[in-house]
Amino acid sequence: MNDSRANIEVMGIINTTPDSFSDGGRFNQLDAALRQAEQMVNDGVHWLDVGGESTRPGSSGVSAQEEIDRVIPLVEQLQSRFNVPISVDTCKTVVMAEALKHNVQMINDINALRDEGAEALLAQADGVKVCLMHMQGEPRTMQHEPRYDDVVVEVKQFLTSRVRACEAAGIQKTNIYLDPGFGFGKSVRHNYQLLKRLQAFHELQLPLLVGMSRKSMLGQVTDRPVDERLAASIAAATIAAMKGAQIIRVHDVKETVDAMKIVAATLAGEFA
Ligand code: 7PJ
Repeated sequence: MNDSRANIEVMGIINTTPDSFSDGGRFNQLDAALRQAEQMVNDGVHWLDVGGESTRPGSSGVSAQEEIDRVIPLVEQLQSRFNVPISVDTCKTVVMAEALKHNVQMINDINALRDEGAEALLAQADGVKVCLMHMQGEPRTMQHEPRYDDVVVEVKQFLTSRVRACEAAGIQKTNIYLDPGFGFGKSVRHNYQLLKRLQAFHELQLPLLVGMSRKSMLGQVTDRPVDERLAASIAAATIAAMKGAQIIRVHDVKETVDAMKIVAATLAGEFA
């Protein structure tokens, strides 16, 4: 296959939040996450995204210490076993600081580095990537009647202003990824407007990271429960990649990697 093909990367979501069906304790959680990661690595994942806080609509968050206790031991284990870059999904500056001490390759922040001290911290982290995501409101309340005049324009304005603030704080623009934040303070209609017009974000001249895997925007159209949204997730990933998204954040790595190979073969060099 020729080398000029579009380079689309798949980010696998590693779940560390205790699920309601088991009370297995820390070791079992860590062990389950490692087995999940191993499968993803075998399936060709490009990034592993590790988060210790549930940001699902309605959730109210955990303490920084709890997040650190969930995330950092897993980061250490992943680094000792696999040679895949690690992203840490967190909004908290203290959690970011711990992650950076462990040399992770990306901070993925659904709050776009708006926590006190986060921009300054990342400005000191040479070569570490940062994903700035748009969210209207906060997870606990964000799905209560989200409102926009034009969702694409407003999300773009927000991301533009966050990029400016991050650059002013000393973060290299070349380290920034942008994410419109599917499902974060958006109605179904808003989500599909963002997906349909995703190419509008190329105006900001930064790579895009997107996450739609298994989200309710897929369930609401297909009328499928969360464990039956694989086909819809692949369709959404394919559309985003065809519109030039660089990193696709997913649960189902094997299937998405295959789909992205087809997109890359089709696009061959278009966004290179
Ligand atoms: C996203 C995320 C997303 C980025 C979550 C879930 C909710 N990080 N973290 N983008 N979603 N950058 O996966 O359903 O869309 S948590």
